[in-house]
Amino acid sequence: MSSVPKGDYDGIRAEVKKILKRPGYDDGSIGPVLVRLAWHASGTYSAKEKNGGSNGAGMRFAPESSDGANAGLEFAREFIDPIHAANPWISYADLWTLAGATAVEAMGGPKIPWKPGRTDFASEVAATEYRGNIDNRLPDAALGAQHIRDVFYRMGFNDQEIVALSGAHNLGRCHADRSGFDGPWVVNPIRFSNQYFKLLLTRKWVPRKWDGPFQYEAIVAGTRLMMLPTDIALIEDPVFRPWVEKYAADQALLFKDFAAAFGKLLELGVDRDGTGVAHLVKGGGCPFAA
Ligand code: DDH
Repeated sequence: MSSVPKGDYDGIRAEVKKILKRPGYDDGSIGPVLVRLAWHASGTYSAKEKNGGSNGAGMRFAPESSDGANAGLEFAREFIDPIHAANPWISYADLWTLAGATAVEAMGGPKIPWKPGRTDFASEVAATEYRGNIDNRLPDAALGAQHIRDVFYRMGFNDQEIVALSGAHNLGRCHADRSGFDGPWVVNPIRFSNQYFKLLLTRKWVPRKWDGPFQYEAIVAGTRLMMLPTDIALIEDPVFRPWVEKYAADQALLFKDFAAAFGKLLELGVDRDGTGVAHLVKGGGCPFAA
């Protein structure tokens, strides 16, 4: 792991790219789990309560670190730690979000808009004092369209952005020992594309007969692929479905819309002052709001 000059974020991107390939781990890349780390770090945001989000890097501490929804993300945090050790000038909150953005690009996806300036909670005590209550903010895969809307509207997203963001399930897989669900959504889960949307529309998804939680399956090119109940909700809902159809038909549109929505996700709650620093405030609110 190399040290790069303070403020050289392209240098950090290059460091992240160096560690993505990992034979023997899942499908040979840690890219997908880094994308999930960036998403779960950011997806606790509440536009109404003005707390949660990536600023602070609260997932280093309980209760966020031990939240069942974040099971497995300790691997992502460990994978990325050596880059922080070599470059302690970057905040964890910036590093995690930049790593997720870089991983999407490195796996063939669009360039994600990203800006630095996040601050880390200085300690678990500070995190508790400043963060506010952000428990149970991440989506539950066993539920349906109403739940998806409740969670993403709370962050400030609309129906089109929800479907675009869901395109991240082109990447990675479910792990029985993390979420309880099992398997990848697409045949090549370390390449960003619009396959997920194509498969949602063109395959017959049937309930998997197994002891695990309710999920769907289809065998494609000899591989057992999966969909979560929340994935299937996207084709059953009359407003989500037309967006699934658009993204299945037009990968360039998906790339454009995913980049905008993922970039917006990483920015939630990151309120910078005139010098570009996003300060932490008690309760998680914006220090510059009236
Ligand atoms: Fe997801 N996701 N996700 N997801 N997600 C899982 C894995 C990955 C939901 C549930 C799960 C997004 C939206 C939703 C990624 C990115 C994104 C797993 C499996 C579950 C369960 C975890 C495990 O067992 O390891 C649900 C529910 C939703 C929802 O929208 C309702 C979004 C918005 C993103 C994003 O990045 C923008 C990625 C990547 C993975 C694969 C992780 C891995 O380790 O591989």
